[in-house]
Amino acid sequence: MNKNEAAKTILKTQYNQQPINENGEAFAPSNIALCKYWGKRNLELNLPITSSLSISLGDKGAHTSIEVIDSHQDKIYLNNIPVANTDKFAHRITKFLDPFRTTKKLAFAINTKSNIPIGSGVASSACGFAALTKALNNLFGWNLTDTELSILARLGSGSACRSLWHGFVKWEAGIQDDGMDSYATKLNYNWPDLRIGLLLISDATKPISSTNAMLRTVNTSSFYKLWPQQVAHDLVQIEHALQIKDFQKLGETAELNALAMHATMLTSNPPILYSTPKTIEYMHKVWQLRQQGLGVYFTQDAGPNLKLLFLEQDLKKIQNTWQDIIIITNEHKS
Ligand code: 2P0
Repeated sequence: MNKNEAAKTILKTQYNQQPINENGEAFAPSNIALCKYWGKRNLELNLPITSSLSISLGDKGAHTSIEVIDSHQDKIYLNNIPVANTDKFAHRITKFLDPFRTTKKLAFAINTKSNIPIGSGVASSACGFAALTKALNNLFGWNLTDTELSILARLGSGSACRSLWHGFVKWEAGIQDDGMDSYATKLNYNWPDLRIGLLLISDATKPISSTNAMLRTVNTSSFYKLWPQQVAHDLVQIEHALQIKDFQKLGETAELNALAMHATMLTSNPPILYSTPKTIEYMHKVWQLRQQGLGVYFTQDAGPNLKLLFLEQDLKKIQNTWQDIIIITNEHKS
């Protein structure tokens, strides 16, 4: 099955119908995985090998608007600035939109406004594709369910299927070849005191994209065969920690999960190492603070930046240690 057929399966009789509105817009929050998605069983449909669990970043995310234009090609903007169609970001959006063109000549103007620092490694593709999927739903008037939107968003970027909700979200890997059972759902936990701190270490372009890094890890790392077991264990621990609000358990599990993911990358051939000396320095600092009794843990995605997990009561101490840390609350207005 390809992306086009997957979109057709979701849209059913609405497939190939004209947009009912002139434009559509929507917001989607960014998300950070506490138990990571790493490795695909289907590259075309972004079907994961394992399930994953994330926390959304409140009001930090993407606001996307889309309209139909009279042009032979899409016009793509990032924060109101035009992006060349040859750009990778523009190319991914254009490819994602292809199944929804009712005629070959149907073109779109898309403006993605992000309030997260660009290049911060905070899942910009996740919130971008989730917001675009919701905006498309409004433009065409499809009235899709959250589950259907999650499946469509996944076709743009795997982690985007988790960005449809605020709070804690779990993406079930599913087992079907067509991916119709691979989508995210909102978990019924909340934790108002939980804080995320973003430590920006570098905004340089990634040495290797997540997609390619996943491929290489799955194909070459002997440690990767341990990854599904690790995830199965960590998902149980994290859900239990969320249930009983055990912050130490949550932090320890999330940190170890991130380190295990990076261990699979380090043991790939050629090896993948996203950390820089500064990343390692900050990891040691986190461990030192923990030895002194402070409840702080880190997680790391496909980049050098660290995201800290801590509780509101320790905010001042964290800010004293890292003056330029960006603090994110998982709460949101509205
Ligand atoms: C995650 N990451 O669970 C993991 C952890 C990065 C490290 O999902 O190829 O942009 O578009 O499905 O979703 C980043 O990868 O990859 C990611 P594609 P995506 O958040």
